[in-house]
Amino acid sequence: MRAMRLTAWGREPTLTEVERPSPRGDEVLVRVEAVGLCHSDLHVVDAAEGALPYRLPFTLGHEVAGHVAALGPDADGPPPGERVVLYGPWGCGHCARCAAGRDNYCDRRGDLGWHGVGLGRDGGMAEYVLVPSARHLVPIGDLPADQAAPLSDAGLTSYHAIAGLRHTLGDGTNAAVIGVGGLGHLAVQILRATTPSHILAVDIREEALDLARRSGAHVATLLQEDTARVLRARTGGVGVDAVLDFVGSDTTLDLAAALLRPGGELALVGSGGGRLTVRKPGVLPPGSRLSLPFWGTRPELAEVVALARSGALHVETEQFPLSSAPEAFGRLRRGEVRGRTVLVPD
Ligand code: FEH
Ligand code: ZN
Ligand code: ZN
Repeated sequence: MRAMRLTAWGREPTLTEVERPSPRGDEVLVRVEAVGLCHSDLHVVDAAEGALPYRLPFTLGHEVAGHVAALGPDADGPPPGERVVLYGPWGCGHCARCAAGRDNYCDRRGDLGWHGVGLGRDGGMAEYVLVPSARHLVPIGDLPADQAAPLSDAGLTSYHAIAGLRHTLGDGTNAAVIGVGGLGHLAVQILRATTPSHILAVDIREEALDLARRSGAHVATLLQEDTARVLRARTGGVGVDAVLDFVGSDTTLDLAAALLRPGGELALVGSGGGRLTVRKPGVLPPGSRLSLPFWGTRPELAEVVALARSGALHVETEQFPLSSAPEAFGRLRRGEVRGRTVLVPD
């Protein structure tokens, strides 16, 4: 089968022919119908040797939807043909966190040598992917694969970040979403579907602001010198109750601090490498709370899928055949994609 594999650090991944895996024990073989492309894939590809604990070579792709192709002899999972999305942050499978479906915060993460499917383990940028346990599979019913795959990372990461600050988002509150790309546009939709909050979206591209409005943002504005003043004015001067920063640059973190209301919450989701000095007194208002959410839990993925199946979520996607994966990587790297890039095995 063909697979988009990372074979050397500092070198672009390549489409290569590998043997189709066969499930053993508890494993489940899934036929891939769609796999999302994420900025984290670029971070992995660009990583210097030794920066990540992953062993090469492996197949990329950590946002995967498809259907069960075969079950290992001990697998207790959906029958062949069942359409599923993969819960991706595979942990050790034995600690209390993993037992609770919170593999994203596995206690043994530091010993594993991977972050999950397509992140140090063979992923879904291929015709088939081997899943270590059926517990990582969430049924999707008749959800189209290009809609389902992004739920497992872009959707789940946004949902988990919102879950951590939902307590601040009651009636009369404001939430700022900085960065309206693959994650941000779903965050806007999840906020609209699950909170009464007034949503203020910020991005540097007009087409992203259009996407924000289509996703349900009440306000969408370009990131400029006076953005903090403009948006604070939309809150009656008190500031926003929560900020979700999907960029994570110095600029966006400074904006987040300037927007926050006393007692507000900042979720730093984007891996832009920006810095924010936390001290008292400092740029963050009294009572601020900061979170650095990572991916999400398996129960939350089932909730995201249920939201999507209810019609509350629509993923803006740009599809490419798997054979054009190198072009898709280039488009993502140049910031030329709208919404989420999805590869479809051809
Ligand atoms: C994966 C691995 C490491 C950092 C961040 C990520 C995210 O893309 C997962 O949502
Ligand atoms: Zn990702
Ligand atoms: Zn674990």
